[in-house]
Amino acid sequence: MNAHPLGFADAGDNTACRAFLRDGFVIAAAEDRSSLDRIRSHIASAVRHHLDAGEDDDDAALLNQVHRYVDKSGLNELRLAVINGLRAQDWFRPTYFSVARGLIEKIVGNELVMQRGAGLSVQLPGDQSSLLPIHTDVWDGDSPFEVVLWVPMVNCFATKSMYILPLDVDRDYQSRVADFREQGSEALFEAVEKDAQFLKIDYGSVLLFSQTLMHGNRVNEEETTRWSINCRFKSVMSPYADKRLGEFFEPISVRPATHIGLAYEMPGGFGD
Ligand SMILES: O=C(O)CCC(=O)C(=O)O
Ligand SMILES: [Fe+2]
Repeated sequence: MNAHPLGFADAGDNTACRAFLRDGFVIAAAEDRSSLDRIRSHIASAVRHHLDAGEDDDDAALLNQVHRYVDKSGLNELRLAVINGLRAQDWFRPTYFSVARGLIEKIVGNELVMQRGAGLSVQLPGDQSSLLPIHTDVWDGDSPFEVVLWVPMVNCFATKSMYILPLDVDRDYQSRVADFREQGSEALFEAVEKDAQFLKIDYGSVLLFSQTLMHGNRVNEEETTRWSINCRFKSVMSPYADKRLGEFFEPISVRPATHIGLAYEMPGGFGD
């Protein structure tokens, strides 16, 4: 397994697969820029509508500078208005998938389920109220087979971005994570901080990561606001944890043989 981790897939351009196997994450260019722009433009219009502001700002400027128009007291209401508006669009999920379809198919497979309700993060400069302490999603009931497609709507870097522990150091720390049970997540973060990578991901690029790696975010100390969408994908037939098929996940690309296989019922009484 280790000598040929990609098996028969070990041909052609597997740069992304190798990066993912090594680090547990990969950053790549968006495959369909018009899809990405469509999503961002929908978000910016929803922000203008909700705040009744920003008519003269272009989409990037509005999102980066949104803290001029909203403070942390109005932030969650704005965030929910925007993400609920996006989720209500029939085109949103296929369009989001098209931003990184080839990459997801390489890393996960071509029979996929997709999270029904994507998440939206908005982090105003200096805002302490919407932070995600260090975690893995798998500790919280997600399947270790899931990946997260994380797509920035503005250029993200340093504390405006999220941090992650690359696979090799992550696994070493996770073997010792019980030592931090009493002290809690801030002490755990301090222990891993020197190895945490704050990812630089510009608008136009995407991050695909294994949520089994420890990750999270800190107070945004930069001058502009972070906007990013996250949505989970996994192989249809890979094991599920608490997030169920049909509830949390919806199939988006099931192949004919799998349809027939799933529907098949073994007849009784012939070969017994
Ligand atoms: O966007 C972030 O800062 C963290 C995202 C996260 O924890 C996730 O998508 O699982
Ligand atoms: Fe997470």
